[in-house]
Amino acid sequence: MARELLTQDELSELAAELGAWEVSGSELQRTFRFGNFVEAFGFMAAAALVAEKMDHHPNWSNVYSTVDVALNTHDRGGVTELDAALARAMDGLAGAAG
Ligand code: H2B
Repeated sequence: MARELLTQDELSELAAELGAWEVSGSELQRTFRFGNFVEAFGFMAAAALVAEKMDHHPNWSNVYSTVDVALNTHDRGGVTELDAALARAMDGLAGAAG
């Protein structure tokens, strides 16, 4: 089930797959770095549409060209397949940048 917490083994596999993300016990974390504020905000706008469609939303903050993202499933208090899916989607949107 997408909303079930991932096991330690599944988290380890995910960490190997998502090289740029740090997998902590209860969060997936990544810092995206762009060329400027417009690129960073464009990424956030695109990611927001994906998140809304998934009904799964990031915890994030933006300072100029940098976007700090922490993903977890609030309803479960940890990382689920929904977070993995959103992380993959964000990586796709960031492309070579980030
Ligand atoms: N986003 C995240 N990251 N975790 C959740 O548990 C969550 C969410 N729950 N977005 C959704 C909204 C829930 O509150 C609604 C009612 O479906």
